[in-house]
Amino acid sequence: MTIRIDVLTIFPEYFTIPLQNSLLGKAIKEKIMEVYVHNIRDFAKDKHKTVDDTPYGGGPGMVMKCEPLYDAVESLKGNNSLEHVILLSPGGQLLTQEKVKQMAQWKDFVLICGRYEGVDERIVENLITEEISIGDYVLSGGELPALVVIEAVSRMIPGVIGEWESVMNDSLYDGLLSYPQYTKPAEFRGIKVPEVLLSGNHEQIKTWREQQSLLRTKKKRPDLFYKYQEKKINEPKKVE
Ligand code: 4FD
Repeated sequence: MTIRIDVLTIFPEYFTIPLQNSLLGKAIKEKIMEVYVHNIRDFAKDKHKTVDDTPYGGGPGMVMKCEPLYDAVESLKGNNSLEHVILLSPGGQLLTQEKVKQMAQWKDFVLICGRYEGVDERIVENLITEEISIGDYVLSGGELPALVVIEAVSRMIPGVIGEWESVMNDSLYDGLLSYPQYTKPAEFRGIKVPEVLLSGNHEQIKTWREQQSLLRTKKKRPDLFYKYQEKKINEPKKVE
């Protein structure tokens, strides 16, 4: 079961190096993931390969045209189910680890990278199934957000990261920040590693780490802590 991602962009070069990096490159080479990057410009029919135009009603900047984008998505029929056609946009739903886990279960999806001052609204209303934002800030295009989505999703696919343990250990996997980590030496410029970690008492270490996770989430990200508590409360109780 390979997940397929089709990316539509006017800057396919953006994706070459990041998709070759160790983790993603390996996932793609091993056919755990298939990522296809398509140039929207290839679907422009005029001789200047136009993908944008001035906004109706006037105003600054350019707007991405309907026809090339529509044709580009249509060209994927047969290879991609087109059940999930996603526009990366500052107006989208904020990407969370929860969402990333959900996307990693899909068999395929399309990522559309907008540029310019936006995308013709008829595309948004008739072609896009959902909009995703990677955070409340504006970028020049959806390319970096698309790469963020691809990398985050790849980490949630079994086999991409060697040890599933390390995935589950990650910050936010269960909605909490992870516990503090230390490595040798046991004392650095007079600053000591917490005693419990040197104790060899695995039970005690586990408890300490769980406490630290909760404490630092509460302190640094009270919003996440609240969400975690809500989740715990609603979780069905295991019958012993
Ligand atoms: N925060 C994000 C995504 C895209 C983007 C664009 C409409 C602008 C930020 C569609 C408007 C695409 C984000 C390109 N900036 N800029 O995820």
